[in-house]
Amino acid sequence: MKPGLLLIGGATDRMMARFNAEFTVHPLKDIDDLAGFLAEHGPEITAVATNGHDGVKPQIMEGLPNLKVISCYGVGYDAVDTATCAERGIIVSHTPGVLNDDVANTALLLILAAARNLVFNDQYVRQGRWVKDGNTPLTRSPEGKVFGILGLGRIGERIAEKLAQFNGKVVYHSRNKKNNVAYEYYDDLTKMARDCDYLIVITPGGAATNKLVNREVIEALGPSGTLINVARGTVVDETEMVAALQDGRLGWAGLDVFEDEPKVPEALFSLDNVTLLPHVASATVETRQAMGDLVCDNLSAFLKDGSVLTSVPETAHL
Ligand code: NAP
Ligand code: 8YV
Repeated sequence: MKPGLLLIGGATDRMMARFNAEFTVHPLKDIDDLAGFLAEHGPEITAVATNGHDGVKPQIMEGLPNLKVISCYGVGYDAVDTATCAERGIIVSHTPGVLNDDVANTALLLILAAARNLVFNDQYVRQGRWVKDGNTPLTRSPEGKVFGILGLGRIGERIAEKLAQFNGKVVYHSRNKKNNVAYEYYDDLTKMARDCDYLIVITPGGAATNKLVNREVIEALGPSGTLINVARGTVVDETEMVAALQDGRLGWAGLDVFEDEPKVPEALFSLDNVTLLPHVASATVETRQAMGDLVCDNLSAFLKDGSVLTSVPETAHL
């Protein structure tokens, strides 16, 4: 008999084919009575496939007494309680590395969109205003500017490399200084924000980074600054950011992520100085295929010898 897999969230046909080959798959979306399902089938489930947004809710964790592995479709795993997993001996895997380029490209896309007022200009043409009202105001060049990266990890480093095309200066803040890079390090985020034209947020989410970009940091970035967030909505104090964008204490923002997705503060909809994306930084056919393959490879490896290819650090010892 094949082991049981609970599928939380979506999966591509390619992933489903591999899940079905090795597991008896129970998609959460098809389960009407979760408590009843967990009581009847919970003990049969040894694996969960989920994503960075849905994670695994406490009710589900508690209802799966024989859970051994959680394979996460995404590099961020803040929605999975890894402390409980480590205690229970459950290995958690994620998809590091394979999405670096597309997430970094999205950061550059948002930088350019903010600098050149892309959305405003596009709407201006579509609404027939070019003919009626003439040329639009000048925009700003990203060339030669100072780019501060908050979180110089796998993706942050890739963003830094790609930013070289703008012939500016890259600086960074994280908890630890890196010895293998030449970029200037700031141990103080507010100081870095003060010195930057662009602040690019690419840390993990979770308690340790909650509202790291607070009012003080936002005001240090200031009216000529641009905030780019491709990390998690929770890393930025959203209420403070919206207020600062409204009254001009913060110049511009390019946002892929929000505190309460898919809900986005409506106040942002009417602002010309923001560019909004629906959490799509890794959402290309190519990268999502690579992520999906790694989700399946991790589960296959686990079935083979009880290990995974890319464990999160918190369960790497298991
Ligand atoms: P990573 O390699 O682990 O890098 C994370 C970086 O953040 C490290 O440099 C780390 O350095 C820094 N950091 C962690 N906690 C910090 C704190 N409290 N204060 C300051 N810096 C901190 O992770 P990654 O692969 O680059 O991914 C980063 C995150 O991007 C993911 O966790 C996910 O949330 C997000 N992401 C979003 C999308 C999207 O679709 N928008 C796609 C992929 C990833 P120190 O440990 O030295 O502090
Ligand atoms: C995914 C992400 O969109 O990898 C991450 O951390 O945020 C994105 O790549 C997310 O995991 C949902 O699948």
